[in-house]
Amino acid sequence: MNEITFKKNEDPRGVLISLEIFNEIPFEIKRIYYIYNSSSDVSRGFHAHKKLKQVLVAVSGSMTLKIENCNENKTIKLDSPEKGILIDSVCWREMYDFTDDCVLLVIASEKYDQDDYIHNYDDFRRIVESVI
Ligand code: T46
Repeated sequence: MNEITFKKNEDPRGVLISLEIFNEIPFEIKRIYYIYNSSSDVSRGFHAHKKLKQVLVAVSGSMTLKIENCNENKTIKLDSPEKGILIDSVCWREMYDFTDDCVLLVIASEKYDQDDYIHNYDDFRRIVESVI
């Protein structure tokens, strides 16, 4: 998991941040989606992906992201449109503590594919341990 700090184009009119393929986003972009209206008492995620890489940006509000892969276990608060979190393939993710105004933008390396999901935590651990 990498934190990416975006370059701000700031002037008296406000701030503009641009995300480009192979610059801020280190993969070919095949899909963009966003999550909003998640209340503070809901949790999302609870899966990993075999192939998919994603960059997550809280463009508004904040949420907490828990990430686990073969060598780290991290909990990070996404609370700024100026930073993104790169989640590599084979990372378990859990998301919670959404603020009412949270809009989570997700930039993805692949189109939506149900077969890419690893929903079972034990299966995820088995895959992680097989690549260590
Ligand atoms: C992830 C986090 C950040 C689609 O139809 N197309 C899509 O591109 C996606 C991502 C989902 N869906 C459908 C599948 C479900 O019926 O939307 C519904 C909610 O998806 P899901 O339960 O997977 O949402 P989250 O928030 O648990 O996880 C999603 C992504 O699946 C996941 O890859 O990293 O957002």
